[in-house]
Amino acid sequence: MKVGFLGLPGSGKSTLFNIVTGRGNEPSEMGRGDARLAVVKVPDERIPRIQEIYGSSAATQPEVTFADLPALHSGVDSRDESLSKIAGDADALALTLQCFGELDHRAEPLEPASDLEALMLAMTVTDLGIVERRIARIEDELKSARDKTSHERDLLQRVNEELGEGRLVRDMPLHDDERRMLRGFNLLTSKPLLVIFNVSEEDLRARTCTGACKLAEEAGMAWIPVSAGLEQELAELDEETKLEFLAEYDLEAPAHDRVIRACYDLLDVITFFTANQNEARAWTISSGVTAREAAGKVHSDMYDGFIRAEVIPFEKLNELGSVAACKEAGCVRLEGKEYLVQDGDILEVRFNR
Ligand SMILES: Nc1nc2c(ncn2[C@@H]2O[C@H](COP(=O)(O)OP(=O)(O)OP(=O)(O)O)[C@@H](O)[C@H]2O)c(=O)[nH]1
Ligand SMILES: [Mg+2]
Repeated sequence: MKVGFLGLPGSGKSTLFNIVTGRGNEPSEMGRGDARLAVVKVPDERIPRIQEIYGSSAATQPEVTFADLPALHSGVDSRDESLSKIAGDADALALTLQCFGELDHRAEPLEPASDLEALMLAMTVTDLGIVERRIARIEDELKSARDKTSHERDLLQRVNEELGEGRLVRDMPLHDDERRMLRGFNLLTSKPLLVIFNVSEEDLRARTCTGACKLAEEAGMAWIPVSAGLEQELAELDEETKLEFLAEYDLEAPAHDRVIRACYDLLDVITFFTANQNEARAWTISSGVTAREAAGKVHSDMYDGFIRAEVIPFEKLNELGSVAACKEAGCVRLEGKEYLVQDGDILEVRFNR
């Protein structure tokens, strides 16, 4: 799972990236041209218990990759493919908006709502360029073809119209096969979007950003306020002082936790497990994934040769204390490839090599 911080120059992307990935106060190098990546472990409290029951020698916690993307300059045109190149492979985008005081590096006055509009426009224009180029290529190919119909062209034309009307691909009613067809284009407006208001420490509830909040809500985007500056100070403190500091500012958790939780909610993430003597491992997937798709995440051979999965819910394993006891109690289910994996399932995949 990969989440990219996308925003205008100086909006606080690198500072947030440092906080969320535990880089502390690493210099943020303003104006970088390439993305910085870091992997964050998101400990799942069920893993130690599974490791104990299976006697696994190693444990692997789930991971999220964060990307500190290069600054987006407003005024992108549809021939410009750079935004798609830097952000296209992310599973979700965290749009970072500067809502803290005036800074020297910013010529215009602070206006988070128009910054959000600029980001949405740049994503839309980038997607329009991708779609239009593809339509032109298909029509070129169709000139010499006998059958002048193309499912893909018709779908892309619908996408083109939606984008032209200022709507996001994410909100289009699409069939599963249409969604699958579009997946390869990595359209930015098809991704789940989280808005992060980088607020000043005097405005931790983002009360001064009402215009941008309204815009985000109208577009169906989740948003959270974070004071990157304040959190940078917080990251330097020991655990006890950190708790006092959080209480003092009436914050339920540090930004590190709040951003990761918001990304999990955004992507509707669930966790399943695999376990044997060697390793107990947690895997994160979006909810609604089938047993076969989940198996494919572990290994492509398991997807290709999938026969069935033995499933034990974590709650049962935890309660009964061993796989043998679960079998005896009839709590080990055999499920086929269309089974929708549930949070906490421990899967043992049977497959043909
Ligand atoms: N006061 C205050 N300053 C902040 C906050 N967040 C970031 N800054 C400062 O704003 C400047 C820009 O922050 P960065 O995190 O580098 O912003 P960026 O979006 O990565 O910038 P580019 O990569 O150049 O686009 C730095 O000097 C930060 O220290 C904040 O919440 N409060
Ligand atoms: Mg930066």
